[in-house]
Amino acid sequence: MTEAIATTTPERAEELLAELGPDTLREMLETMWMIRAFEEKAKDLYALGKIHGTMHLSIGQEGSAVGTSYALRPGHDYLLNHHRGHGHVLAWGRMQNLERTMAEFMGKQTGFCRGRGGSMHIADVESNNLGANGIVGGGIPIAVGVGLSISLRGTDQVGIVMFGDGAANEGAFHESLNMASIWDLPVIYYCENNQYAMSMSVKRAFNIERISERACAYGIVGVSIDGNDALAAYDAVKQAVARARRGEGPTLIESVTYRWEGHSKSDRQAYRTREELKEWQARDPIPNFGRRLIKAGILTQDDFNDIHDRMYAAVDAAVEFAENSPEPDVANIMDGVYA
Ligand SMILES: Cc1ncc(C[n+]2csc(CCOP(=O)(O)OP(=O)(O)O)c2C)c(N)n1
Ligand SMILES: [Mg+2]
Repeated sequence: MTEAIATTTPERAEELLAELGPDTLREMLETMWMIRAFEEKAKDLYALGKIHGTMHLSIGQEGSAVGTSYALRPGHDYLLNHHRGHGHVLAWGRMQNLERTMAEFMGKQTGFCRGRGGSMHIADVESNNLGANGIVGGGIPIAVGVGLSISLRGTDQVGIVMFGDGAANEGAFHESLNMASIWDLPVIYYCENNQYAMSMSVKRAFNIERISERACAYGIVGVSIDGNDALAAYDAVKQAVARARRGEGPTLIESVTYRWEGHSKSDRQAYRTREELKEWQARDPIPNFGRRLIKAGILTQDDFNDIHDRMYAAVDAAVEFAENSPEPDVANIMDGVYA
């Protein structure tokens, strides 16, 4: 069984653009540029030794981060993130999250986790961002617990969990989807298929065409979407939210996309060709979205360029904020450590 990859049809795009309205659409574009500018800057700061540890960049995957977060209610719904989750943290709080995310990257006291989490472990429980996980697929079973909690409390919230194609081949994925399905839990399983798990291509790791096909094994809805189309991501999550609220349980969404950078900061990328990278770069989600807005008369090319410039400037200001922020005090090193 092969499921098609859904892109937004012109008719559906028209409906969605009308539903979202010009202000929100402009903000979505801003958020995408903010994420891109942030990650490019983070890469430079890492090279300068101003960010420590390792880092998993999601450049090329911004369509997912923005499309999903605008279909949810950050602060009301729940986010479980994964190691390649900078975009999700930023999109969850939009501009308000920029300074604290940069400060966290640079290990400063003003960061989301007071500099203790770094790039891979940003949580913000006040906004229901329950954090990322260094254990691949670690968020998937936690999302079952989130769904169960929502279900027992009887609220209209939903939980979304982000994970990669590699995580979809772990045992925890199968156990969790089965349990979420039998209990009809309001959880969205959002698989960012960026074509590789470290150096392992999805072509070698799966004997099926589309990861969403696995949904039928658990009796739930599965869809595959063009992850470089922010509107398609928005649409798929919106429909999954509606299903969850109707008590119809979880949805598995496969977002087909590509990471432009290496797996982490130590990847020579011998497993892929320059041509393959170029092909995907031609499908850049940001100009994709911009072209839609320009065509619909919502934006001019000058507006598009202006948003770009403003977001790069905002990221520079966030770096300045982080650089001027205090280092965590050694006297508080044991704060938040429990045994
Ligand atoms: C349980 C576990 N196994 C292995 C690793 C090492 N590891 C870190 S990231 C990664 C690849 C994950 O690939 P994918 O799920 O496709 O996410 P992506 O990095 O492509 O976004 C691996 C194997 C880990 N952190 N945790
Ligand atoms: Mg992957």
